[in-house]
Amino acid sequence: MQVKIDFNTGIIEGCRVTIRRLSDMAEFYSDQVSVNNMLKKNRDPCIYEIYEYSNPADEGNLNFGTTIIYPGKVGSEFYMTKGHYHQKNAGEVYQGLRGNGILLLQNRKGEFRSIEMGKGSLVYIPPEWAHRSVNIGDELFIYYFVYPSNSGHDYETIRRTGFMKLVVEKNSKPCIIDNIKYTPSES
Ligand code: M6P
Ligand code: ZN
Repeated sequence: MQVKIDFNTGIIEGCRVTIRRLSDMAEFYSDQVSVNNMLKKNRDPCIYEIYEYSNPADEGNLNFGTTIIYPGKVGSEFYMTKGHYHQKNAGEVYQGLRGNGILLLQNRKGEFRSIEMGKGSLVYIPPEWAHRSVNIGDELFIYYFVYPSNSGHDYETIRRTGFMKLVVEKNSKPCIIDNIKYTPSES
């Protein structure tokens, strides 16, 4: 099979689209006052969209697609994905297509890494590492992804523990700071 990606919009025709709005991921942001203010003012912005070709979760199959993160902030924290571990031990590859982002990686041993991503960046996410991507620019941040179809997504761990670091705007620049609310997983 063959499909076409529009590198400017990130859209892949004919595949499943998932839209995540602020209300779908309210508890993933650090500043709950800003979340509630935005939602109260009837602002439930689209934070990101996922265009994905999924295959049956059989050994050997791959899922692939694009993630499109809009520019913006909740309080001082940049728009980002929920972030997840894979339920099964599986890696993932990202390729930057447009805009600028930061990929946050952490594992259950308490190790943390961050990787800046732009157009043309090719990044490998090893198994056992939770991953979250953040748009640090003022345009769309778009990347291509591919991962094994039987990986599964564990969102619950990150919802409970948070990420070790936050990406916030400080003095008009993106800055990675400690997340004081981070609670290491008990495993
Ligand atoms: C990447 C991939 C997808 C994932 C998407 C959004 O593109 O890892 O599998 O769905 O990011 O991230 P999340 O699932 O954490 O919301
Ligand atoms: Zn993943």
